[in-house]
Amino acid sequence: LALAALEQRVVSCERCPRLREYCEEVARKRRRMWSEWDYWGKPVPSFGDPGARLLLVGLAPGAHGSNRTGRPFTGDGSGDFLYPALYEAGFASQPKATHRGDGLRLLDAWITAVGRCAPPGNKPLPAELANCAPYLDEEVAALPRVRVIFALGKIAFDGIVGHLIRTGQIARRGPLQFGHGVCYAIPGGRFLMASYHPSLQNTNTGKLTREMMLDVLAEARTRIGE
Ligand code: DU
Repeated sequence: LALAALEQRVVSCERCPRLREYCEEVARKRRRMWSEWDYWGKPVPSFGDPGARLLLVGLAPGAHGSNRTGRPFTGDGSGDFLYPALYEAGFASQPKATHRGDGLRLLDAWITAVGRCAPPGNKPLPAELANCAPYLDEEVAALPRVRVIFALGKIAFDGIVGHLIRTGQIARRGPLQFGHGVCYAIPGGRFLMASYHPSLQNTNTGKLTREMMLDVLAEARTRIGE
């Protein structure tokens, strides 16, 4: 219930005028291949299993991905890489994610992001991430079973470090540095893990391969049971 109410507030958030304007403009103009699509155009709510032990944290919606479909990582290249891997690792009910009514369910997992609105150039401003941060803090508090917080990319990783500092769980960054495959013990008997972001920029160049992603998800699977 707390989660549902939180996501409702996220969807109607107006804290960042630049992002609201951009998302609505993208939704109005659309992309040729999606010219018939009714774009979401609003902040994107998180979704998944409220009892999740794995919390995946992304960067922000893609302009023609979740800003179009209204569900994280749904309908763009990042999702076309991520969901098959989640399915393979047992965290998703199907490999395909195309629209909100496609039947996909996350299994023991929840997907959120440090930014809820598609930013110009995929780059949210520091002030915009700061505006969005209270939602992450509230969300983590409303997901009591989480054992592994898994950052997809460095900006998400730093956002989680910020969350741990803001909520007084750690005093400073200390040894927590982003890297693909890192795994740190954090307060509460939990773990902070990370992978490279599954953007096409990384997956098309071989910086992040399917095997690399499956390896870190397998470790997350082990850690959630510890
Ligand atoms: O109708 P519902 O079971 O409350 O699911 C709402 C929403 O959450 C839907 O997008 C499916 C998703 N979900 C999930 O992915 N995994 C779960 O275990 C439960 C719900």
